[in-house]
Amino acid sequence: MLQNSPIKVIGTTREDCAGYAADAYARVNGIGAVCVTYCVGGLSVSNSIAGAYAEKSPVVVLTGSPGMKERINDPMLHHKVRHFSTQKEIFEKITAASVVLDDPEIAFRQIDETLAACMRLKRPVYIELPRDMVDVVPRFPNQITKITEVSNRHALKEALSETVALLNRAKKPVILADVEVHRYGLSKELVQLVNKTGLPVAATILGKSVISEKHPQYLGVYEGAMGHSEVQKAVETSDCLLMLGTFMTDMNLGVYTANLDQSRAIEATSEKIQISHHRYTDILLKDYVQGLLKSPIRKRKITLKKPRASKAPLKATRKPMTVRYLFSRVNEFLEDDMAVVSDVGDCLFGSIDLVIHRKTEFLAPAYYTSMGFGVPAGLGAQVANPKLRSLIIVGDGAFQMTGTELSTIGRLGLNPIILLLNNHGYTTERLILEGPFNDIAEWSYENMPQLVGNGWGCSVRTEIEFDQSLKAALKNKRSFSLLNIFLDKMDHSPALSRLGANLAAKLGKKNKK
Ligand SMILES: Cc1ncc(C[n+]2csc(CCOP(=O)(O)OP(=O)(O)O)c2C)c(N)n1
Ligand SMILES: [Mg+2]
Repeated sequence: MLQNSPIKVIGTTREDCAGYAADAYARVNGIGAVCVTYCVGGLSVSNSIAGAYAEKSPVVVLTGSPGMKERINDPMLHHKVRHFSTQKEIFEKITAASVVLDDPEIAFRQIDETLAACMRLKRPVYIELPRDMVDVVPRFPNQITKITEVSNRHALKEALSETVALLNRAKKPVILADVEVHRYGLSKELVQLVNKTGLPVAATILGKSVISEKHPQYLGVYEGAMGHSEVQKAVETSDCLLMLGTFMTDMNLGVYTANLDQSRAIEATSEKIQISHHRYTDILLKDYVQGLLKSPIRKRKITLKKPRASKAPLKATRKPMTVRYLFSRVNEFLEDDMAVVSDVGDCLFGSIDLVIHRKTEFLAPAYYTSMGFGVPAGLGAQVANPKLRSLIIVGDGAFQMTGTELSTIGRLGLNPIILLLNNHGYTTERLILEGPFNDIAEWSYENMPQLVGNGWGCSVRTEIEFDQSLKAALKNKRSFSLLNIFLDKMDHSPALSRLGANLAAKLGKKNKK
């Protein structure tokens, strides 16, 4: 049936990979779908869907299940775990809505409501179709249920006038934009607001690239002490911080190194508008942001100190590759049509300092931080928008989890560039607690093209080799390119150093007390 439908089906090597790819697809195109078999597939995709839930990515999980008639007397059918309802019960915890289509009379209505919840809450939903329900025709025709939400007019008016008064009175107002601006399709409005008010704007790591990082008023990524001190200072000393679509996760707050004063903040999300210590409910984020655009906010020119752009060394040397060199060079080579997709590990910390050219082209599991997102998400992003070329940055540990998806990338003839940070194990973990449990087997990653029958790969040990290989990869538009980049096992990004230094200083202070 799928084959006869207008839906393009992309088979992946593993269900969790399909989940990451659908998640990335949703982040780029607004909604994604994954179709899996009962339990063995469903439970395999559950971790990716949990990540999509945590990071608000609207993915529809479609699953088959045993027929209703086959369930009588609770027989032991293959794929069943405990009860026939076990899979649904698990997905209830990690989706915004879940339904089993076991009653044809209400099935279409249930589908409409479930999809509406997916779009409204920007979170995954679960639809289970027992196999004997596929061809059942309901007795009555379906009437499409359209669910529209509206803001409370009075609350909206009051929240807007309070916001305008605070912004106009403030001396150093700053905007902090996060992921919901993207999920609710408000990126254009954000740019208009920034242009209209002249206010400086920072983004979080989860919201990175919600506005083009080349915008003159863009400050950088705010991530407590993990970000640059200039951005931290601008955000934390602002006398009116307008937080749009923010998600107050420990990762966004630089692992609790952030110091935000709620009494000087306006926090507008899909769930509430909180101004200082009071909150408004029943206001749609879209209405609030669009309302701000029509409000008399005075325009001004506020120039705040920005972090200095990291300069790449002028000439590559024969010195061994370092993380610092890698990211500063990648920054120079970023092209307009690239989507930077980062996995978890030092690649995520290093990516903080990359300057993304266009909006919304940085994808990472920056809150749930599940390893294995990178390669399959790079696939999903490129399928979602064939004009994009994924630049996948991934650690060797994460690659060993889901790197098999290169097989699908190869089969579809896609051309992402994979920068594989081969630091011989779990370096992020080594910095916390070193031991043999952080070591992994050394794969010949550059031979992946031979294994999957497509692509181009090479090993990179020096700065010169990196420059040459990156140039060759950029030129190779016909297949994927994989760079196996050898790094010292303790080498790490400047962002991770910043975090370490700040945490150490904090702990030092505490110990003295
Ligand atoms: C699925 C999953 N398992 C375990 C972890 C815990 N964890 C966080 S970073 C990390 C090591 C990552 O290793 P690698 O991908 O090689 O990146 P590196 O830290 O070496 O840059 C681990 C095990 C995780 N985040 N996700
Ligand atoms: Mg590693």
